[in-house]
Amino acid sequence: MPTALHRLPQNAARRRWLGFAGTAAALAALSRIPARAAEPRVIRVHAKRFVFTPNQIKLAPHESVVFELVSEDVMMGFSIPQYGVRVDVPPGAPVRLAAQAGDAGTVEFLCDIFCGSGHETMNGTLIVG
Ligand SMILES: [Cu+2]
Repeated sequence: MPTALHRLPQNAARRRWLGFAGTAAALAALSRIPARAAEPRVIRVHAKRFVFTPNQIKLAPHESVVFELVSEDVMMGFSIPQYGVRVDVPPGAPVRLAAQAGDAGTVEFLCDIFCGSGHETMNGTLIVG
């Protein structure tokens, strides 16, 4: 019996410590969730015949983002065929397009409104990983 009495405070202390560690881990996890679940990252992309800037954009897998697109000269389109989203980008006012990244890999985006000779090569890459 003395051994059982001896063990009791130790177990209680360990349980308390485990409880603290568990709470700390839960708080650490919670503090990460709001940062990811909060406002999606806004990525500004400039379109100018016949280049998107930037034309390589890194995204985390399954990250929700908002592209803010600005055409500096003529009507453009911004399309991510693999994600099934697109938007017209008239010159002047910025337009926004929400998108969600998929699994890791590379995904093409492109201009899908004819904007002159050179339009065919107006594209870029999302690097998801
Ligand atoms: Cu174009």
